Amino acid sequence: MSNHLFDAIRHSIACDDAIFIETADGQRWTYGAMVEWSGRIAGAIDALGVRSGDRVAAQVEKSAHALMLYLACVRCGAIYLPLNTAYTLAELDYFIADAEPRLIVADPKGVDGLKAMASKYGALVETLDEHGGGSLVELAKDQSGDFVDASRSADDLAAILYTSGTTGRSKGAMLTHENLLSNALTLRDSWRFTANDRLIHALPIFHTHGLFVATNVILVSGASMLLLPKFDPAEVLGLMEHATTMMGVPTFYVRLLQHAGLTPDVVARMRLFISGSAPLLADTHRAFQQRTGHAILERYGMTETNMNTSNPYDGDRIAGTVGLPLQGVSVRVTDLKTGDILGGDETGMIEVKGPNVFKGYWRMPEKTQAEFRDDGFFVTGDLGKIDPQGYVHIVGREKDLVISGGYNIYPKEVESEIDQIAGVVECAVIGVSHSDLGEAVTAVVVKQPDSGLDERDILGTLCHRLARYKLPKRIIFVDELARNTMGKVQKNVLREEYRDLYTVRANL
Ligand code: MCA
Ligand code: AMP
Repeated sequence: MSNHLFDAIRHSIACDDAIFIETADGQRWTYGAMVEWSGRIAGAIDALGVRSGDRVAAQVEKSAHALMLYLACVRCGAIYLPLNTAYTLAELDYFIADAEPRLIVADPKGVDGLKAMASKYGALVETLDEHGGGSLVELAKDQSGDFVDASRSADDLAAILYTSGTTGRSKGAMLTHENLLSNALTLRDSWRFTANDRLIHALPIFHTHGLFVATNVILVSGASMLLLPKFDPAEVLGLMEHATTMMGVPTFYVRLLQHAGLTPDVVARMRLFISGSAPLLADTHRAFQQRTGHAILERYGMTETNMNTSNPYDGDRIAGTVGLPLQGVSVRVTDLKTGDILGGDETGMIEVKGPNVFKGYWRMPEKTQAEFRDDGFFVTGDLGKIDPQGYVHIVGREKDLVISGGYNIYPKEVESEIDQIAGVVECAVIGVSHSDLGEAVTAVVVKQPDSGLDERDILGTLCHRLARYKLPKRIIFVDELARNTMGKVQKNVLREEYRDLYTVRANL
């Protein structure tokens, strides 16, 4: 039997004793242990009655065991559904109702609320904590390490990752074994990963960046990673002499630059720094190069497409661009109104096609159809151009989206929650430039004059409904919102008006 993704991972293992993961608390996981434990957990999942094609949702802290859970799902044919640990129960309810997982794996902390919710949807609940404890691991201990992988073809689903919708409900992006494998192999080759690499892994593992780009690339290279619970600049700097590469969001690099410990000596053993998930300012790129001698390699991707473009390993890594289309990926720019393909240097909609592009949105055929062209190109919602050298430049977004520290926040979702608060007349949520996070979620609110509402009241309500990273960093009260002649709120005017909000505060 063949399992498209895991067979390739097995094929990359040079020797069972090679190290796959080292954790901050001193655990060392060899590739042999990875195969044994992902097999044991696959056995446990199977024994719980999960069958090929069933969804397994996971809201667990970052740990080596959590990665074993992901691999266990790949091996037993389940579809892995990772969930941000910051999601509130109110947010989880939607994902569980929509994806209908057979099994939810959760941190033991706060599992009671989740169990009550899961029972509504007939899902089983098992636990896994950040130290590798919990009921799932107890079940796995009784299983054999020689799990026989389920047969999965290239086109079978390996994962569903939810990406928020610009106009309403979150959409589950269905990713196949081939989507994940093809992208991992392409990135390995583009970025020259080998078994000698050791990656500093400080990203969360519930999104594409930390789960697929970082982890799958390491797996198909037979390389190793230093798995950190979160990004801490001092800790990361201390590890650089033991590592060769790092992947991060721009905020990682901004924060490293603020640290006096970032010196050429400290990075001497590193061969590559990669950035993505949000725009890396050209200033940050230049400052990092001046300080360390390293040109950060910026790449561009999406949950729906994995990675699309990358600056070259050998050629020029041009600040402010996201580089060239990856091998096997086609990128084009089209006119926003007519859909016609535009020539070099003309700005329009970025569209992509390739083995990396997802299969569609879970149970949303109309939305899927709306975002694909007839010839198979996916419409990204990002605006950009391709320069005469073939480098892609992202110049904006057509979708109303805020990217804060690499997390995506859809204003519509935050606006809907604020609008429901008693005393609020209306609001607009925008992204405002922020030196640390790139953009900061900012709410402009019109309240009823006699409501007495203040910033704290609104945040106090929102924090029970929305993950904390989605909460506005500032709430501004105004008498009315700027509108155009059609009555539409002019977010561009608001963004302009408040563009110095965070800079001015920082200078006070
Ligand atoms: C944490 N907080 C944030 C963010 N992160 N607020 C806004 N934006 C954020 N990104 C809030 C917390 O809720 C908390 O609020 C307070 O800030 C401090 O939390 P803490 O955990 O200490 O934050 P941190 O450690 O400073 O985290 C910042 C971070 C982290 C390191 C930038 O957000 C991070 O690791 N981001 C990476 C995201 C990522 O992997 N994105 C990839 C998506 P309070 O005090 O109120 O509790 S995949 C993707 O985009 C595509 C496909 C791609 O191309 O990769
Ligand atoms: P996600 O919802 O996590 O899939 O976020 C994907 C979006 O992040 C893309 O559509 C882009 O808008 C943005 N993005 C990812 N990488 C970059 C980058 N290097 N530069 C600019 N934007 C990026």
